[in-house]
Amino acid sequence: MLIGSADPHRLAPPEALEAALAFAVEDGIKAVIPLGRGLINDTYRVEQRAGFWVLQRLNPHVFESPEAIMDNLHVMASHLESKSPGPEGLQLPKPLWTLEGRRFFRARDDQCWRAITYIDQSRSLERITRPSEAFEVGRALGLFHGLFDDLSPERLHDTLPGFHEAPGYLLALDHRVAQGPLEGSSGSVLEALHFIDARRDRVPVLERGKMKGDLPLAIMHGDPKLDNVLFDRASGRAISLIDLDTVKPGLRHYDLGDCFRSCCNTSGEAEGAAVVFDLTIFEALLGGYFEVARGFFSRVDVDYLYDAIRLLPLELGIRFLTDHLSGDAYFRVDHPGQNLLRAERQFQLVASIEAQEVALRAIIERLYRG
Ligand code: GN1
Ligand code: MG
Repeated sequence: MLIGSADPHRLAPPEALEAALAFAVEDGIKAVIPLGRGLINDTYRVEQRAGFWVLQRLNPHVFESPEAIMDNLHVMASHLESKSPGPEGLQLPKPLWTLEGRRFFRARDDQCWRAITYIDQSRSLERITRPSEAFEVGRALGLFHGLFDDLSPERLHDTLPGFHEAPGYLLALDHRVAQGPLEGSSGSVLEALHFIDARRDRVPVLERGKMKGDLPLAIMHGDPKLDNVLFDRASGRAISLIDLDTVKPGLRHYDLGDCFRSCCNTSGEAEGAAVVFDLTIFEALLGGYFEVARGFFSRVDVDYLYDAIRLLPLELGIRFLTDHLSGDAYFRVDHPGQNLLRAERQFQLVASIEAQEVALRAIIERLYRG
């Protein structure tokens, strides 16, 4: 049996095989291969003669209740089934049971492993290179929101309290800074702190909108970055949104802001050329979203769109910076300083969005008016 991939740096650890055996009999497993580029959970593709499935170790420092996550997956799966034959083209991974009929496998070291279905004949994109791909991403996100528009948000557990509530992240950063000293911190950290300071007043914008009742509580995906959109290999259409652990009650604006943040930055989150917010991709993505979201996306929703686009990269930058100053305990890093670099790139994206505010608002209006 193969436990790993052609890349020797990416081997599946023996624990992954042990966990895989909780879900499938040994002689059926051909390989366990690391999958994806997630920063939180560990993900593997288990290959069997009959097909593939996905095995994940949930990060206990982020997700405290695997039970809540699995409950949510089951609620989503049955909601989807109730819509049979389902909305055109959108599939979601479904939870699988252990051989003993449990929802997850608890290893001897107390780590929690779960299995979900693999979306066949699909691939993810590292970068968006064509507007048609962006349109597909927007359409998939709109389909996802539409799919759960008739499911009451209270039906899902809050798997990650405070997730995407930006003022909480700013507070956490302020606490960390107040604790001082900021060991080894360079001029870049101070620059980043100044950048954030100049934008403090905008941080609560979506939470205020929620409190005022402008923005309705809905079921959100929570992490609709490009990596989490799967495209059909043959047709190129977006067929699935994966990584459903953060699906929970929230705001659709978190999803939209996060999706633009990820897709409209074509030079990437981690490293590469200077970051700019690509308006052509933005327009195609929002066009795809509006194509399917008109029924539930209101005028007031539109009024908050620019704020969401600007806030989500600022929020992620704050989260990366806080983690950098706190020993990289949350986001996986390959080398020290990587979370600072990631934060700086999010702030470059914010600056690019701000520089293009007028054009962005004009596109939003034009597309909304159709
Ligand atoms: C994390 O683990 P991953 O890569 O799916 C994070 C997202 C960030 C993203 C940035 C639960 O997602 O919020 O946008 O990194 N997920 C969580 O790449 O914090
Ligand atoms: Mg995720």
